[in-house]
Amino acid sequence: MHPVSTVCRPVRLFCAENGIKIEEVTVDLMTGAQHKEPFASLNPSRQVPMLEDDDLKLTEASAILKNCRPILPTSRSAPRSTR
Ligand SMILES: N[C@@H](CCC(=O)N[C@@H](CS)C(=O)NCC(=O)O)C(=O)O
Repeated sequence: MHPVSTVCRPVRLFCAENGIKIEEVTVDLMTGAQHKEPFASLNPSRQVPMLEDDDLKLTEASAILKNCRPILPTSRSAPRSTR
């Protein structure tokens, strides 16, 4: 994750709002850390956010949010339907 990333922001807000404890690792986009090891091998798209949960690796913010949704079916920040 990176604090200035607008794509990371919904993930960070969702976790904060719902009390999901995550170990947040900052990948410093300003110094190009996304293109360096160890991150480059973890995520070949070399973008943040990325979720690593045991053998599960998700590299899209939308996929990360959807993965969290079943845990919190009543969450306000991740509606079940957009209708
Ligand atoms: N499709 C990705 C896009 C992620 C994305 O654009 N991340 C940007 C930061 S907001 C990034 O990591 N940029 C670094 C780079 O492209 O070098 C998602 O939705 O999660």
